[in-house]
Amino acid sequence: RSADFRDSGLRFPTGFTFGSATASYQVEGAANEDGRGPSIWDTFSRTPGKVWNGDTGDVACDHYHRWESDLDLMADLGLGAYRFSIAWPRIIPTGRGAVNQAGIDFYSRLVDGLLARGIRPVATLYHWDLPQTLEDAGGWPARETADAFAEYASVLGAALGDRVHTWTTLNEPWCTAYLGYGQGGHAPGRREPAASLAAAHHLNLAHGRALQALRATSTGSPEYSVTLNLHVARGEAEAVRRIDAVGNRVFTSPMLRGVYDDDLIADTAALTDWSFVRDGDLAEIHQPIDVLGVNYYSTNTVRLWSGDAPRQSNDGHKPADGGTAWPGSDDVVEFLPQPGPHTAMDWNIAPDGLLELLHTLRDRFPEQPLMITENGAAFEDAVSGDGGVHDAERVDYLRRHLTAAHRAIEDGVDLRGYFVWSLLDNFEWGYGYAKRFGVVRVDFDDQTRTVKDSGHWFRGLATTGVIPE
Ligand code: GBH
Repeated sequence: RSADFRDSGLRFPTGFTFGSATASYQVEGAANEDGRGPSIWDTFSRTPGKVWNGDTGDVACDHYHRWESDLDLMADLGLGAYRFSIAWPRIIPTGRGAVNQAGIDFYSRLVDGLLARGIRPVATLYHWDLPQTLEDAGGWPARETADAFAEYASVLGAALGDRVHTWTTLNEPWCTAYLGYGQGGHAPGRREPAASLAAAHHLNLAHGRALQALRATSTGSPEYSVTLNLHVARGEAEAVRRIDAVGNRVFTSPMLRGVYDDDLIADTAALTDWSFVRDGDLAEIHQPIDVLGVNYYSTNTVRLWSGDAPRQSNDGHKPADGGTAWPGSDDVVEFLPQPGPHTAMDWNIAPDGLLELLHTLRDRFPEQPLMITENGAAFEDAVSGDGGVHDAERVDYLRRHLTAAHRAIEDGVDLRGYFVWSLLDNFEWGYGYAKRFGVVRVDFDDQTRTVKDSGHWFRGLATTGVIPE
């Protein structure tokens, strides 16, 4: 086994799932069609200065209209599963109340189309497109948003719970809570550290209530999951502990153990007394899940900030102008430049961090099956003279991370699958269309799809279960 995670010829266990992932606002477009209500990302992207180049998801990959040929593309790539998200404002345009049948019909067709092609539907209820009406009523810092989410989950369970293979409640609540309500680089762009912690709690509550609602309404036998972006922080122990508390355990402890950790409460005491946590909440949050979804891209190097030098901030986000992605620890921890090669996002490439994360999760939650629900990279790829996209850097990134995943399985980690982010180049949030993560290139002028070398490579993996040469 090579130490640099470049092995090929390694075989994954039978039944291991290979898939790709997208999210509704990033690919669908059709922002004003068939009764879809506005979401916070419509509002945010239309606000000057929030998204690179003024890009919006109004058209995106036009997947809302091209879903059928996109499904053919997935079948051609040999995918065993497709992880997509459902736009809440298509289902319940104002967040609560009237259900929009046209929205349900779209996802129902999508699910049927996947099943017809032998691709398992992995559906996420929330990948950041909150109905604007709910934000106007307070957003995630307001407890009522968790009530609304449970109602929405019941609607979906009844409509699709006979066919969906895996339900995922939330994608990356860390991003929703802290980038959306603390740091402000994501919609709705608020910079309120205390509110971002209330948001984290209400996301946890929404997760637990949605699981209960989905279980009560799904008539098939779906699996249940949540997807978290977990941080691999390295460096000074006390700084690592703080980032682990507010970045990871704020979600894993209530969801998987039914508690909030004392050190997290202490670290954030100057911001909140956590009185938004009511009796019974932790029991509601602590629902069993069949698989924990993990999104992994890179690592962080941290140390305690002494306060007498300008604080370095290189946590992978655009400058926040005063916002914080780390409530309670933002003025205590500093993020140092990362060693090694970087992607076009300026995130460091560290497959050993993925192995470390999987080991940590196995040690903390030995009984919990895991799934890598996102991993991938943006590079400056282009169409070459022969019409192909020769994204050798992405192939190398994927090979090394899949080799790390394979090694984790050898080490006894109960890892069930891997989803590459992303199927298509798409709307990369604050970066608009400037950053391309797809294994399939999208020409945003004419919506042409071109399978990149990485897509061909991934097909080899997905169809054989063996890491290709
Ligand atoms: C995911 O979020 C999203 O789910 C997806 O929609 C998005 O398109 C995709 O990733 C690519 O961005 O501090 O060095 O670890 C990614 C969330 C959180 C990953 C912050 C990178 C910062 C870099 N990101 N993290 S680092």
